[in-house]
Amino acid sequence: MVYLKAMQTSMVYPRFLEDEADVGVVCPRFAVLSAPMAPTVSWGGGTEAGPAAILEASTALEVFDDELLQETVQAGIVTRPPLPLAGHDLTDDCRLIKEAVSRELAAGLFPVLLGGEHTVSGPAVAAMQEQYPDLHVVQVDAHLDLRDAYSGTPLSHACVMRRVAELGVNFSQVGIRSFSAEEWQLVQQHGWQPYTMARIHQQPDWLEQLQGEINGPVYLTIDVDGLDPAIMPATGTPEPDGLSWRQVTALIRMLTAIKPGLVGLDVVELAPRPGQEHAAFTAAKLIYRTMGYIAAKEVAATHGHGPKQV
Ligand SMILES: [Mn+2]
Repeated sequence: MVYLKAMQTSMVYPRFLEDEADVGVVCPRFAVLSAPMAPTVSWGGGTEAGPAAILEASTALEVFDDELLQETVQAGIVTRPPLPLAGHDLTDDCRLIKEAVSRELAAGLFPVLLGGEHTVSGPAVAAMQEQYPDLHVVQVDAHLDLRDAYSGTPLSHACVMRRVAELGVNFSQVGIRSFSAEEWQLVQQHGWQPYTMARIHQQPDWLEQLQGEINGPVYLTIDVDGLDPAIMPATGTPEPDGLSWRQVTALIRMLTAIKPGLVGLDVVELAPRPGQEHAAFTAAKLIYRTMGYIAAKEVAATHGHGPKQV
């Protein structure tokens, strides 16, 4: 119950990798932001504790990456204090999130935003789009999140990709296996072709197809329910099937390897539960691995050899 301890004693909020991150703090490359927002959760609840749980779990990570054979932490990781979200005014909270992401981009840092529910990705994408007009959003999720409104609000987690679509941002959806008739109708009207789990199972070249439809810098939003609930049970709506660890890391490896590649990341909808601590650890490792791919690419660009492929 490390996450509960974190919430109860959070006079000092946990930091990603805690003291081990001090090595890169002089010139950080990555900024970890916490947006513990959860006012519109439809079932299960608890995502407001997600950021603290991921940060707590990160302290158990091995700083030497077993795939990349490097200490990614040397690239520099700084953890910001949690955003002071009001909780009762979603519009205000979204503005805070957008400003926080914009601030990191202006400082040249790669933002890693921890939710909270998926609503937090809307303002993050808006901030990214201001910096990168040709932004492409890749969404890992069990759900399309294309509802116009849900539970009476257009800012529900179930509507986040509808809001992204309204920003005029190109996007691709991966891991999909739960949606409404209306959402599917919208997909067909627009000719969108989500990477449903059925499609991923049937088309071994799905990653190459996805790569082919990306032309700009990529913002990756990971709703943890996009992963197989066997490795990620701690979420409000754990849908059977879903991306394996190898599939999601292959996806991120590809998104990093292409040019210009990844420019921002969020990980949302982790709802810590007693007995499911491995879920927070998996999320922390996925974030650290993503940082690792980026750091390896940047080191390779300096030294003239490519990132290690496994
Ligand atoms: Mn979802």
